[in-house]
Amino acid sequence: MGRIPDSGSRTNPRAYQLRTRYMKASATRWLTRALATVAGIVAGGLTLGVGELVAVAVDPPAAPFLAVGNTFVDLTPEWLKSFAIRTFGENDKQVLLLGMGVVLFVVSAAGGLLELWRRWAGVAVLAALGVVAAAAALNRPGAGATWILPTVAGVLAGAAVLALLVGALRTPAPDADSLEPASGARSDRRRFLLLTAAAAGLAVLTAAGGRRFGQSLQAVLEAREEVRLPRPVAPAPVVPDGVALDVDGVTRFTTPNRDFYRVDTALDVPKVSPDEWRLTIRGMVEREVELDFDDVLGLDLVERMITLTCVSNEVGGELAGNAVWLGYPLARLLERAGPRPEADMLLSTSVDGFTASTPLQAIMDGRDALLAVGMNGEPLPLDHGFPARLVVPGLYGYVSATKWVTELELTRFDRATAYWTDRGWAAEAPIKIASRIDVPGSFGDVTAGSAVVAGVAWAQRRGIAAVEVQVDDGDWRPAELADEASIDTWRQWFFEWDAEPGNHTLRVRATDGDGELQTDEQVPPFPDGSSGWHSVVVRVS
Ligand SMILES: Nc1nc2c(c(=O)[nH]1)N[C@H]1C(S)=C(S)[C@@H](COP(=O)(O)O)O[C@H]1N2
Ligand SMILES: [Mo]
Repeated sequence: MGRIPDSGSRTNPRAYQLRTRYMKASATRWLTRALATVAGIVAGGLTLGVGELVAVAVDPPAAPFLAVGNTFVDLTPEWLKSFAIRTFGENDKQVLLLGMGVVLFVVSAAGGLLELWRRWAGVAVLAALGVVAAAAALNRPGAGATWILPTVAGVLAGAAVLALLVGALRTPAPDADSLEPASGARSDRRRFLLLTAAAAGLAVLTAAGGRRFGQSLQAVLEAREEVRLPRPVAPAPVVPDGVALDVDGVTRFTTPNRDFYRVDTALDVPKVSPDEWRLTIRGMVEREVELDFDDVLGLDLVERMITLTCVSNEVGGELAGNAVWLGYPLARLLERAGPRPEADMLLSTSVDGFTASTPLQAIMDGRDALLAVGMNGEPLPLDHGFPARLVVPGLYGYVSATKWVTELELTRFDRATAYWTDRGWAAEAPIKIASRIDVPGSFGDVTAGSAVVAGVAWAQRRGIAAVEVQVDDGDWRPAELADEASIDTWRQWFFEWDAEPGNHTLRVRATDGDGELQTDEQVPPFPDGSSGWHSVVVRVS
């Protein structure tokens, strides 16, 4: 007895216990900090991943990382830019992205530590990064308010995961008398590891998914920007000045691409790279023909104004549009393959699997059926079939206007059917005569006195010869017609009306170039297009 206790001696169990516990506690603290940095990095990664994925739906350049990078590029002073190009050459973009990645990595790790130090401190770091990224996204060319959504969604996901992971690290203090950490601490750590693995996996998945989809869209948009359409060999037939009326509210004669109706079965617009696009002509032909996009651009292209119409258009509806199409005559294209005489159908297939069955006779009878690559002076917009589609005057779109077209098969109606004909729609689908009142609008208010009634009418392949208007149950009276661009385009019309106070019904009907009067028989679009006269009720005061 009487020995001084030696703290380092195994002979004193109490001191040994204390020291071991101190070392364990300190090791635990460092481990916890290391894990917090991992949590921060995973949360940062998830923020980016979710941002990438949401950007696919909003607009690829709205992705937070890209938006910040592009803004950085735009803001880089000239001397730094030339320095970077001199030093890194073509790799300057990769270097920038790598540098941004390193900065983000370090800041995210620090965010994890801060969150451990004080709850919400790390979340605040993420939010601050988010503000920078959202500001960058909002300032990109073409940005709209929705461009902050990828960043907002990313930061919300990242912040939730950070709070959750670091929360799991905050273990209760070990039981004072136990040598082991509280058993709860171990299970918390296991929970942390599982959650971290799950969040990291999610980060990788969302980022990879976002990059994959986003890149293909971005790449195709860029490829489209680079397309140089050739000039048509024969300029488009001159469109008389008089085709467009100067009446407020009447449908514009040429439909701008962004306003052109879109109808297709594609949930996600097909992204077809012009480099990879091929068109095959096969089936009942003398020889198969394959063309790539440059082959098509090298052909003698023509420009034609054609009004496209959807069979689903209701009486008075808006599913019709008029554009200048640049393309190659389908008849000449098919002749390269030499259709065999038995063939009576052209079955066209889109990259997305959609098919249309077009009577071969309609393509070969001299009308301007086109393999189109241009719309109103631009390459086709992605929504309208980039890089190539069909346009056949006089037939509803579902039997003729295949977008993103990749295959033309010559076949027979007794052998093949197509997407909509399989679903009961008519195999023969010429466009019916239609006329529409654009002004005044339905249930519109009109000032008593001289008023203008105006609209459009179409009967592709026959043209419009007359339009008549009826007020209430009065006589049908002729409307004035604007000039005709061609029998394949719609025609504007107007009617001067001496409007008397009260409620009135205005009705319109057209006569086509063959002298056929538009029928008043009301039928719905199924199975071969709607018919009936369009009317509007207005109040005159
Ligand atoms: N690949 C593909 N092409 C398609 C369709 C489709 O669903 N998929 N719909 C057709 C129909 S029903 C119409 S009315 C026209 C519409 O062309 P737009 O969207 O350019 O106006 O495209 C036709 N081409
Ligand atoms: Mo359609």
